[in-house]
Amino acid sequence: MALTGRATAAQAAAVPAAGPIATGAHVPALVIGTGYGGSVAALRLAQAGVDVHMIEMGMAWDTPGSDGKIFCSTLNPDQRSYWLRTTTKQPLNYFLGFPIDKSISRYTGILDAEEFSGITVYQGRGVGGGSLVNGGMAVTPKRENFSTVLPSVNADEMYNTYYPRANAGLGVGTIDPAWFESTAWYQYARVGRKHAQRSGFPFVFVPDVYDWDYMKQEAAGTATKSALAGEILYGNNYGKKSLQKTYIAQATATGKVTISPLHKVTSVAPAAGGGYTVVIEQINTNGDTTATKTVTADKVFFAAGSVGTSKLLVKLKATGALPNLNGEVGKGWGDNGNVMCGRANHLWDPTGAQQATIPCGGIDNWTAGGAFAEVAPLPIGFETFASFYLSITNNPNRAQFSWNAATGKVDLNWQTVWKQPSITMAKTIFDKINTTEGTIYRTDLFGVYKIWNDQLTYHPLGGAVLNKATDNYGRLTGYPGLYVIDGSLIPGNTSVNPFVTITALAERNIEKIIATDL
Ligand code: FAE
Repeated sequence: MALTGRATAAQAAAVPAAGPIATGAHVPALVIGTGYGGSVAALRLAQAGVDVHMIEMGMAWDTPGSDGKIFCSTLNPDQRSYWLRTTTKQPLNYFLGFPIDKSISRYTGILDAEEFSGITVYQGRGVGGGSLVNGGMAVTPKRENFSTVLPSVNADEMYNTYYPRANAGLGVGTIDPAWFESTAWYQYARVGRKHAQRSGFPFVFVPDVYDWDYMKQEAAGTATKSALAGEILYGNNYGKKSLQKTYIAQATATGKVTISPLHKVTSVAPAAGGGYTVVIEQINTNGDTTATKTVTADKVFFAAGSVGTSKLLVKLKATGALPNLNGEVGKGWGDNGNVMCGRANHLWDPTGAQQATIPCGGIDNWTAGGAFAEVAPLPIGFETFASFYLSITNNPNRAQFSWNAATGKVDLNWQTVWKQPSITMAKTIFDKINTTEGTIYRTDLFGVYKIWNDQLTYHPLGGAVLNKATDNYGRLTGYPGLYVIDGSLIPGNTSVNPFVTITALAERNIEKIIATDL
């Protein structure tokens, strides 16, 4: 089952050009979305002999722009950066108290900053989903925390079989400890470690899907820079083993998987002759609908991500397309407790002008304080004397998606004040470090005199929770042949970065579905 993949530009080209789906088509298995859940489903179904069509609202990301690169850098975002926006919406949106967002052309860019009333949810858009934009941090939760992550799932099976399978399939690796100690590119992380340890917190190395050997070559000047050139949030041109280079490359290599990028599923309903009727809008790079297609599928896998799947299911239940979905649909949504902050270091404690974009370590205070803090980079090319952190916290608040008939949209009832428990938990780490070091919080990174970025998440989870909205393997209640297989199955928190758990759960569920339902 192991998939490997060295991250080279040539491999990205291994993903074949997608043939767009035609109206009237009939497909045995239709997968909505090409992130972690969708890619696992497509590969394993194809290996079992099933023809699969994947529908993806974002672009293929296989063609260079006028600068010769597929993706733009965080230092110079252009139209490729954001999904249908005319101004960037950078997570770190101020510097020295000044706003740093800029105008861009409206385009089907790679990162969606989707705004709900109390929170902005960042998501990847394109073939590969979140794997295109994320930091690649590939963390398996500690086993003692698993019963709260997925209470209805057998931990032995996950830790013996599905987590190892997911880690192999994703190509997870760890930084060479000797190189970490010596390279200028991780000075910021060594400073983060020093400050953590001086306050008595364990610093743990975090595995990643970035090709660490490639990064060494970047540092040596023998390979084109990516992680060492500010690339991350809007895609990595080299080095990162996104799903395009692992699961999706393997899936398309079977010859049984076709992908339609710039196609968005808007409806799924039972078809008269069995199976399901799926309505799909083809869009152009302005986001305008250029064609509406109707196809049928024997089986449909919802893998549009926590937000995408939840929005679809809530709408389809409320508008009568799938009225028998149960009352759990839309519930149990959490933000994985994400909260960001920065600390101001002393002038004798610089974090370095050179910073690799790929985080490689974190501060673990989960058991005592409910927080796990990634030591994150500020790769802006000059010394900032700042340490920057994205904390994952044990925030208990959960929100619900609901259909708003007046606007014809799905709302999420998260409130910004619900981040307060996350701030309290993150402070168990950073108040102590500030006291030990005699330092203070940065107040200039997220607004004017604003310490915490409490208005976003990178880690949406839940909305179609396993064993509640679905059975214990993701089968949607009331509709044989409809499945959920993405982050919406996970009830709001994974205690660490989520994609390894999403992948492992998808591996577990698709194995059962292939064995019993096909
Ligand atoms: P996801 O990867 O979001 O894929 C869903 C796909 O469905 C997307 O490609 C959508 O465009 C597509 N889609 C949505 N609606 C439709 C529709 N109606 N029709 C057709 N297509 C549709 O879902 N996690 C980690 O574990 N480690 C990290 O270091 C990390 N860093 C992150 C950094 C950033 C900036 C962001 C945004 C996320 C990060 N994450 C990280 C989270 C991780 O990427 C996320 O949990 C997974 O991508 C979710 O996987 P899913 O399969 O649920």
